[in-house]
This record gives sequence, structure tokens and C-alpha cells, in this order.
Amino acid sequence: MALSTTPLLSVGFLLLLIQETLTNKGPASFPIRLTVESDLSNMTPESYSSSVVEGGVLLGALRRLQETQRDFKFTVKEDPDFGLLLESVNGVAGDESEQTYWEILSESSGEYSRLDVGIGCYKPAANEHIILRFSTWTQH
Ligand code: B12
Repeated sequence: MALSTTPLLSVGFLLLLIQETLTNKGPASFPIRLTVESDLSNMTPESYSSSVVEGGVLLGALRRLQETQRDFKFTVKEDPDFGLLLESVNGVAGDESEQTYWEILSESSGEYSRLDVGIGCYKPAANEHIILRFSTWTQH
């Protein structure tokens, strides 16, 4: 008796496992908007759409965008204290001697606020509009 129920139990377990795999959709994700602009040149601002998983950080949205859009790329530099610094966007890099950097802002109803943490820590909200603005730190 015990012998004949074992294969049945195994098949049942396998079916449960398959069902679990098929219905497990992972964490929900939501869209965010990104604009790349410059205070230092008259480039036309570029707009992009990306997505973030629930509770995920901005870095994830930038990576996803880089994987799907051929005209968006970025690099980061690791800081021992504060994590990841956004070093370059679309081939334009911040430069210590020129005092230039990529400032990161959030826009809502025409109001701009600077993020208080870097891309590796910031958790965007659904439909948030993030601005990557090439700027100088002498202006602030
Ligand atoms: C000066 C400064 C800057 C300058 C640094 C350039 C320079 N050479 O001076 C500039 C203007 C570039 C800058 C930018 C930003 N900064 Co700043 N910055 C500072 C500040 C006031 C002093 C740093 C310093 O000179 N330390 C003394 C030197 C000797 O030590 P250091 O280790 O070599 O310093 C380096 C790091 O601090 C690094 N750095 C500076 N800011 C940031 C931010 C991040 C996320 C990272 C990874 C590294 C980093 O640049 C410094 C020079 O190389 C600190 C506050 C503080 N009291 O530490 C905030 C601080 C480090 N910055 C902060 C933030 C949030 C930012 C921005 C994300 C703001 C924004 N929304 O755009 C951006 C970075 C954007 C990006 N591209 O990723 C936060 C970091 C908090 C966190 N937990 O992530 C801090 C702590 C201010 C705060 N909110 O309290 N910053």
C-alpha cells in the first residue's frame, strides 16, 4: 500500500510545484519617468520610461532602461561611504576639475527637489518623474 501511494504523492507534489512556478509573478513593478537634461549645454532634454519593482531602488530602473534602450547608458563609481555615484550618462561624465556632476532631482507639479540619497538607495514612487541634470556644484 505504502509503495503504491509514493508515486502518486510525488506526482501531486510535482504538479503543485509547477502550479506555484506558473502563478508566481514576482514582485509588482510600476512605471517611472526619466528626463536627462543639462544646465551646461543647450541639449534638448531626453525623456524615457522605465519601471521599478515595488520597494526597488532607482539603480534598477536605470539598469532596465539601459538594457532596453540603445540610446540610454550610464556608469557608476563606488564611494566607500555613500554607495553608488552616478558618474556618466549617455557618455557625458562629471569631472572634479571642472566641478561638474550629475544632479538627481524629482519633479512634481513643476516643483523640483534634489534627492537626499544616491541612486543605489533612492526608492522611487509609482509614476515619479526623475531628472538627471548635468550641472556644476559651484551653482549650489
Ligand atoms: C560636497 C558634496 C557633494 C559634491 C561632491 C563633489 C566635490 N568634489 O566636492 C557634489 C555636488 C558632486 C555632490 C553630489 C551629490 N550628493 Co553630495 N555631498 C557633499 C557633502 C556636502 C560633502 C562631501 C565632502 O566633500 N566630504 C569631504 C571629502 C574629503 O570626503 P570624500 O569621502 O572624499 O567626499 C566624497 C564623497 O562624499 C562623494 N559624494 C558626495 N556626494 C555624494 C553622494 C553620493 C550618493 C555618493 C555615492 C558619493 C558622494 O564626493 C566627495 C568628493 O569626491 C556631503 C555631506 C557630508 N557632510 O559628507 C554630501 C552628501 C555625501 N551628498 C549627498 C547626496 C544625496 C548627493 C546627491 C545624490 C544629491 C543629488 N540629489 O544630486 C549628489 C550625487 C549625485 C550622483 N551623481 O550620484 C548625501 C548622501 C546621502 C546618502 N546616504 O546617500 C550627503 C551625505 C548630503 C546629505 N544629504 O546629507 N555632493
